[in-house]
Amino acid sequence: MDQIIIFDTTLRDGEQSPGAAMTKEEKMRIARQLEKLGVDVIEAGFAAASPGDFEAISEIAKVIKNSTVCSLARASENDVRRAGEAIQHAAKGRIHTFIATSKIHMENKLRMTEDQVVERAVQAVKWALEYTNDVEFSAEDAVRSEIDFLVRVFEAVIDAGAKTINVPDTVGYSIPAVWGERMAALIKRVKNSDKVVWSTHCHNDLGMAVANSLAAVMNGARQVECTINGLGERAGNASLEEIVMAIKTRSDIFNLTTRIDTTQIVPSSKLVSTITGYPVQPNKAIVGANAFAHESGIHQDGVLKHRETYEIMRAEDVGWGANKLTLGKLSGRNAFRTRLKELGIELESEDALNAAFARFKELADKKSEIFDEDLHALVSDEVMQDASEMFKLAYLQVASQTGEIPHAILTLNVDGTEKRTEATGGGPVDATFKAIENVVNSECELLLYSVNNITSGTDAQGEVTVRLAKGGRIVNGQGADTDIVVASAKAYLNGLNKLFAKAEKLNPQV
Ligand SMILES: [Mn+2]
Repeated sequence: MDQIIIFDTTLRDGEQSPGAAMTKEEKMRIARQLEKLGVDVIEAGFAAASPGDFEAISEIAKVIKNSTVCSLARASENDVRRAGEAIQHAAKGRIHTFIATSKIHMENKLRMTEDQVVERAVQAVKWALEYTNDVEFSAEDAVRSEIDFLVRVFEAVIDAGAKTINVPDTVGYSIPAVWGERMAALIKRVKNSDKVVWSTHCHNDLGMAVANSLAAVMNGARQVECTINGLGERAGNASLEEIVMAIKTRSDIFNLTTRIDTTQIVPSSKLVSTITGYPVQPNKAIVGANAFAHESGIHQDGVLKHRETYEIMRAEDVGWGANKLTLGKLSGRNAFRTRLKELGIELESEDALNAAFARFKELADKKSEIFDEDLHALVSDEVMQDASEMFKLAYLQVASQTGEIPHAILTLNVDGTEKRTEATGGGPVDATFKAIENVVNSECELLLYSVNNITSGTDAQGEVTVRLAKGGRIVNGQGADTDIVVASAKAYLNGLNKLFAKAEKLNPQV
């Protein structure tokens, strides 16, 4: 059987979702989980976007051994060299360079002729080859490019030494039959097409990213670019879990395999959701909370008698139920440290470990069973309590009572100075946010507020996500606590801290 290369771009394209920007530590945790999941290529970021992105890719390249670590680069010398430097310590490193090939992009954005685009693409591949033999080339907006021109560009970059040719539907415009035909036509027409791996990268604007990717696979593509939970620009990218499980469940049709350890799918989904603040919809295929739930009595009866009457996959095969009870109140520091390590979490210092352990003990007092998801949330919280943060929550008291107006009193630590404030509101969360704004005066807009339970049970931690916008910038803030008002305050402050930190970066679209 042939093998499909799974190219995960959660850390690059996924990160370009509004507010999903991640810290280096968060990226590292996801990269470790992706390696555990068995993805072949991790696109760790876009090195030229900012010094922070460069650092994150470079760190990931040093640590990850079993997956290829890749950086994106526009077809410019500076971008390609930054990408090359970022992956220089990788066990296996790749540079992914791209240029737009559609008339609309070449004329309006690049302002380049066809000849200039071909020349630049070839040059970019050559610069990349100075750093690694593993060079991927993408024709941005291939979906709206003329096929004759695509053939010309691809032949030129293959001659120059590109090893993977990616055909992206950058704007999510195609439909499966057409996308499959396009892949087949390119492979048929491009000279030396058998010397390279053909890849597809589909967006979900019409809800067909996964279907289009699979159509490309059925027509010869052997690499699929995708993200955990389908995270990504606008409506997102093709979702890794759906691609992988379709290929596995319908091996009778595809006759293909992947290297993915499918039991790591749900843990990966939860981690990405926790870190980015993008909850997974309950009816999402594979990783949604309802994906394997049978509500109707008739179905339940069938499933209990013979599982396959209604289930085409087994919940345990994709990692449901793997969230075993990890630790309890009596667990010691060593057990705590060991479990963090198993989860791919490495805290920077002994002090950080001690602080996280103290918080774990606090949590264990409120909640008898501590699961892996709790540990991830706890560490996320811990890392957010960065010393460089401008606003910290020192104290919060909220009164909420039927017939009374909710009232919040809180103390904020602002750059080392404690400030006490109070406010009333329509509810305890409203009162809390208003009290915070009395001090901060951020003038930001709250676009989204959501609470999700991290695990089951009434004593579960609530994970709050807020999305804040100010002057065109959007950030997500998160906070977790067994008290959802406290979690809300933490999330709001986390968002404000991100808004007040300067972090401008480029977001190229492929
Ligand atoms: Mn994309």
